Formats: sequence, C-alpha cells, structure tokens
Amino acid sequence: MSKLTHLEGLEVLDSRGNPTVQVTATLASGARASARIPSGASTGMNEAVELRDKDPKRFLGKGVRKAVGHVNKDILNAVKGFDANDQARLDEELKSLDGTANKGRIGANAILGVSLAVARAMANEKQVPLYRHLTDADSYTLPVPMVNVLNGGEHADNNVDIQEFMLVPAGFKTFSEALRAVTETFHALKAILSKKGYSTAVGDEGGFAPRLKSNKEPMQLLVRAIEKAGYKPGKQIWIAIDAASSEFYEKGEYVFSQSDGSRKSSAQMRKMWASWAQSYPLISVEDAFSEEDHAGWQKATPKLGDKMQLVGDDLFVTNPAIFKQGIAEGLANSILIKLNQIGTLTETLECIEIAKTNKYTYIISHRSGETSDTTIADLAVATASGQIKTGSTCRGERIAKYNRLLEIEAELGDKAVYAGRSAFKRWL
Ligand code: 2PG
Ligand code: MG
Repeated sequence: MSKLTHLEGLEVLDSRGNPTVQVTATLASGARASARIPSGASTGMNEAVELRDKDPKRFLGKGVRKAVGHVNKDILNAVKGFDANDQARLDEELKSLDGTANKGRIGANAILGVSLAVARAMANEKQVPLYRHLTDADSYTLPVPMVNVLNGGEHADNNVDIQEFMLVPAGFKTFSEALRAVTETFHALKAILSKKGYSTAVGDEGGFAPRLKSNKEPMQLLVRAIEKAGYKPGKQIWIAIDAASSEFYEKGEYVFSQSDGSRKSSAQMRKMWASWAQSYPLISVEDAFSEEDHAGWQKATPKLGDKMQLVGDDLFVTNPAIFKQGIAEGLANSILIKLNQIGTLTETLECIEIAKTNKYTYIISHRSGETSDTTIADLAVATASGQIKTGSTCRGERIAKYNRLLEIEAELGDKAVYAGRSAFKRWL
C-alpha cells in the first residue's frame, strides 16, 4: 500500500492574475507531486463550487485561503494514511467529507487539488508518467488539438459575441506536424489582422481579440489564414466554435449585444449554424444553444448532428447525473470534459465512460484561467479522447500543455498514433 502521509495547500496565482489552489501530496515512500487548479470565466450554472474567500480586502474577494485551509486541516485529517493507489476510495471520501451536492462546503478547488496531487504523486512513486498511471493500455492515441486563435465573449474585450474560433488540424499524420501547421496558421492570421489594421493583442486563451465587423468575420479570417499558411481548409484544417451561448441567452432569445445587438430565436440559431457549416469547414460547435434551452438542443441534435459535432459544456458540466439526463433527452453528441466542473478525477473518468457507452465523443479541456499544470495533456492520452481543447499556440500556460504532448509523442514513438480524422469520423 502507498500511504498518503501529507498534504500541503498553497494560494498561488493563475494566468489571469487571480488566486488559485495548489496542493502538494507526499507519500510514505517520499514520492511527492503538486497540482494546480484552473478557473473558468464563462461557467455553467451547475458547476461544482470554486470556494473563494469573499474578503474584499484581498484579491478583490477572490482569495482562496479558506480552500487552502481545508486542504491543510479537514482534508488532511480525513485522508491521511489512505492508499494513494485507490483513487476511487480517496475521491469518495473527499466527496462525503464535503457532504453537499456541489462541493460547496470544502470547495471543488480544494478537493480537486487533492485528487490530482495524489494521482500525480502515485505516478511518481511508480516512476511512470501520469498517463501511464491512469491506464494499462500499451498503445496510445495522441489528441487532435482544438486551437483557439480568435477570442470573444467573456474572454476578450472586443465586439465578438461568440467566445472561441478554433483551428482543428485533423488532416495530418502526427501530432507535431499538426501542431506546426496550426502554429503557422496562427502567425498567418496575425499578419492578416495587422495588414487590416486590426489589433493583434490576445485574449485570455492566447487567441487574437480584435474588434471585427461581424460575428461571422472570424470564419472568413480563419479560412484565409489557413490558406496563407499553405494549408487546405476542410482537408487538413477545419474550424470549431465554442459559442458559449448560455452567456448571451436572455429570456428565451440569443442576444448579440457585444456586436450588433441583434436577437435570434433558437430556430434562427439552428439555421445560422447550418448555413455556416455550408459556407465554411465548420466541424464542431460547442454550447451552440444555452444550457437552459433544452428544447433548442433537442430539435437541433437530429437536424445538425450528422453534419457536425455538437458539444455540451455548460450543458453537461462534466456531471455524470446531468450528462445521463441530457443523453436521455437527446441533447448533443459530444461532451466537453473539465475536471474542475465536477471536482474529482474519479467522477471525471465516470463521465468519460458514460460518453463511451453512449457513443458521444469527449474532449478534454482547459479553463480560461490556467496555470502551467499539464494534467489534462496526460488525461487526454490516457483516455484516448482523440481531442483536446487547450487554447492558442500562444501564452505559456497554454503552451505548457502542447509541449507536454510533444514530450509524450517523442517518448511513445511508434506506440502512439495521432487521432487525426478518425476523431471526427462521424462527420468527415
Ligand atoms: C469554455 C472554457 C474554456 P471557461 O467555455 O469552454 O475554453 O471557458 O473556462 O471560461 O468556462
Ligand atoms: Mg465552453
């Protein structure tokens, strides 16, 4: 048995300059490891609670000293001596120690910090990489990155309502070739924006955040950038969107207030996505409808679902019960997986199993507030997700994940296959 002997929480900073939780776990063998927790800006209503101090004198109320205190006291007392190799039992104990449905008492940030730090420490004890600790497989899949090169919505101060426009390099043989192609496209996009006199300052996830003429202009710009970089749109690189539309859903309508103030019904939104998919190589739309608009999702899934991946993020919040309910209602055909939406590694893996059983694709994802923690890169490989969403090829906290995947690719050599088009086989 690999005994957990110590936990140490620390208040550190994330990529937006907000405090977040770091946890270091130590095992009896002396093995130790840390995890740092990300934080969202466009959060779903039913996400697990990120505990913040609400003390206006520190970090505008965003301090996490309470969560850190819980790690150092209550959690340590409850799980000291636990077997670090029994992740399910540890996570169950963390859940019941909290005792609420949304982890609001101890904080999902404190709980996930412990859950991940222990998994990482256990990998160190076994002297294997994290992805290897999480699976017994002996062949691996490297994910197609969804690279967010143009930011809007809650992640930028511009006039674009749609939150993310991403490049999807599915038409390459290896991860590193695919990453090079989107990185070159990112630079081509910068040149195009500069030439037009647009700003090339970046948003929270490292994508450009210019003021544009319309919500559709990014689609044209991305296609042009792909071509300028020397690649083929719709053959090598596709486009994915995260509309994050719960953020602009008001009283049953989608209100484009950052751009032209226009309003769309659910049916009009559906038509818009269908027409964009006709005009552009659009392969995936996340939160195409609001988390509150189940009727909209229900109608759109059969109509759009054979043309594009329809990803539920705010809709499912990586919550096994909510996800199962959504599947029963016929909503979406894919789920975005974010560890901190649910708060333990075990429940996250449970969601992935549900996705597999029900033939939903699953995408491992970062948050808009990140750190240099690279857990999600290993998780994507361990779970053979085939897709990872971790921002632009710009900003250190995003690059950390890509560099980790490059390391894994190099380490695995022939044992790893790039998912490529097969990740989207239903739609390509
Ligand atoms: C999303 C994420 C990550 P946030 O909506 O998918 O891109 O943003 O972390 O702000 O919820
Ligand atoms: Mg999202």
